[in-house]
Amino acid sequence: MVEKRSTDQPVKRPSHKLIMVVLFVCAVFAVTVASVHVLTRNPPQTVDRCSLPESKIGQFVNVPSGSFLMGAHRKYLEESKPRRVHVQGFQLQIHEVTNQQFARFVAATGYRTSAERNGGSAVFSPQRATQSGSQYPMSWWRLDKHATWRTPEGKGATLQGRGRYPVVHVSLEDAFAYAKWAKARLPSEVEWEYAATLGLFNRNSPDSGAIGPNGESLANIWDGHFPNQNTRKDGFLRRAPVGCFKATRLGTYDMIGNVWEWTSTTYSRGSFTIKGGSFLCSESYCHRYRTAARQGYEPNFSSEHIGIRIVRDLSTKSNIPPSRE
Ligand SMILES: [Ca+2]
Repeated sequence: MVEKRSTDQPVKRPSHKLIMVVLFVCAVFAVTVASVHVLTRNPPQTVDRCSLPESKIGQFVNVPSGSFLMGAHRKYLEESKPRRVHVQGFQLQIHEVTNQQFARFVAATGYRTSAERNGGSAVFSPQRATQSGSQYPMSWWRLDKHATWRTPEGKGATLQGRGRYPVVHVSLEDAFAYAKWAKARLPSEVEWEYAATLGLFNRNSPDSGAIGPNGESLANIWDGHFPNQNTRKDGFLRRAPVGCFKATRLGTYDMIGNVWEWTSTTYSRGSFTIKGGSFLCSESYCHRYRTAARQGYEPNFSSEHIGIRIVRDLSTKSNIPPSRE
């Protein structure tokens, strides 16, 4: 006679410990996949505070003549000690040149950028450094032959939904070409630093362009330990649309952080100065979200953390309304 198993007989189940182990492994895998995805792509990020009205896009603000203390007590070797400098007034575009603005320039002229002509541009790739354990600065960059202003993260990337993001992968040559088309020019380093200093909420605090008195985020920088941890305290892992942060006292946006900005000033033989720091500047590594900070790059270099801001002379433009490209 075959013994029948009672339906009430308890079925042997996996132990509680085994279930916890499986759940833990799944969670680690999911977090790893999500992290790699976030770090390798740069999807459009919508933040409610990015409310710069369309009427402000392409506007300029008057920067009055005056003098200021340029430079800083050396944080880095490339920064000179403070000295008083007089600056003639000028007009400054209130935000970084956007993809939308640059697209109009390209549509009107057929211009091809250095990256498009020379075979790619530098893309931030933190997983390279994380995997290799390297702390060598260039280890988190890769030259991507598909990276251009149209495809910021390389093959498959698009500008869909990113018309208001700052244009990147633009060289100094590209920046000069855009400025000329826009009937403008690039700022000198002195002009840039003067305007950024006027905009600070506290000129006695070098970090006050990025961090408010209560620790609040005033710019898109790298929150956390660079390059393997980013808390996104400011809301953005990589670039942000222009105008997502509070306007400076001068009425400009993103002078500090988001992307570095080209100037027309020589940095050293064969290179030119960029200013403002970027979304990659952290307190732990690149403490360059300060008005006096400066770096130098060759005129044909481009990357995903350098963009453009343009200026106009007051003498010819001060009495007419700000124009839009
Ligand atoms: Ca950020």
